[in-house]
Amino acid sequence: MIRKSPDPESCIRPEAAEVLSGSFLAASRLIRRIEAGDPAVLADLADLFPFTGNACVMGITGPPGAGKSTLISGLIRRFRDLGLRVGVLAIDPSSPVSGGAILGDRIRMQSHAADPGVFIRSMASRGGAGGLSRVARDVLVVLDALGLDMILLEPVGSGQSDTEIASLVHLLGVLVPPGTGDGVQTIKAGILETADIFIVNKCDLPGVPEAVADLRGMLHLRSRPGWVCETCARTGEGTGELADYILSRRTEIQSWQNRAPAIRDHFRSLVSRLALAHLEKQVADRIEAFLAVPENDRAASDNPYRLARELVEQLVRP
Ligand SMILES: Nc1nc2c(ncn2[C@@H]2O[C@H](COP(=O)(O)OP(=O)(O)O)[C@@H](O)[C@H]2O)c(=O)[nH]1
Ligand SMILES: [Mg+2]
Repeated sequence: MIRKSPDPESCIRPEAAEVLSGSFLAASRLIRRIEAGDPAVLADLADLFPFTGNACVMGITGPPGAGKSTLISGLIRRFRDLGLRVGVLAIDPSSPVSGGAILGDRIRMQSHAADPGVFIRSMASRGGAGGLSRVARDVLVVLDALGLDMILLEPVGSGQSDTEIASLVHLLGVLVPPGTGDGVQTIKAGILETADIFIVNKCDLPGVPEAVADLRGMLHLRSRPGWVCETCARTGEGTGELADYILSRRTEIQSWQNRAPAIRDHFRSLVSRLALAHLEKQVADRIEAFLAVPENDRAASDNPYRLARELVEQLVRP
């Protein structure tokens, strides 16, 4: 895909222009503003969006200790050898206090830290349902606009938000530990349904043929096709084949037909998020105006249930 360049005549905000020129520093600044919930950042994202659509976003999920970070490190190496620019987003949906897990990932990806073609970022969702997707979606726009070709998402938390991760990526890979029958059982049913690539990692350990057979059997039962592979992330065995398969899916993923439904979803969530923020403010203002009348204030203290309903009826009346 040919990457569009900003029209010199257009008035793109300076920070967005810096991101488009490939500045990791500007991208980090913008991401910090996204995480802090700065509403002004939406204008920058609007400037950036027309320049997105180049990156292929892949989620790499699986139980803790399955080898996700080690595998990602190997994939980065392969993609870099091919001249691609890579982003890694380690996201922790479960806990804002995830220093430990994220620190471990950082250590495993350390060798890439100084590479100007690799952008590594970790983030924790700050409470609230949908908080993770909101922040992650916006951050992905920044990474894509930065000109990264491959973006790898690693959930590091409890794995409860696997379905949330699935909605953010083009391709979903799941690491399955080898072991007679147990491996597949440790993977949640939802992921078995949605994943595109099943990676039996630690293929240096026993139980690999059994895990592969289990997965193939499971794939027979579902309607969508899936690809099964074996890797040893520790030595790099099989990582090259996996990287090549991912790249072979890239062109298909980037075609407009595939992008349109995701953009519509993004639009829906943006509109409801902006509308809700707006309504919340309006409602808060009306409540204060209502309570400013001493008589209402007294009545609300007498029976908050009755008065709350009355006020809501007034608010929703057309
Ligand atoms: N034997 C073996 N160990 C591996 C392999 N891949 C990763 N590991 C080890 O498994 C442990 C957990 O790896 P890590 O990448 O942090 O897993 P994550 O929690 O899924 O990110 C580390 O000690 C790795 O060295 C592999 O293919 N074979
Ligand atoms: Mg990890």
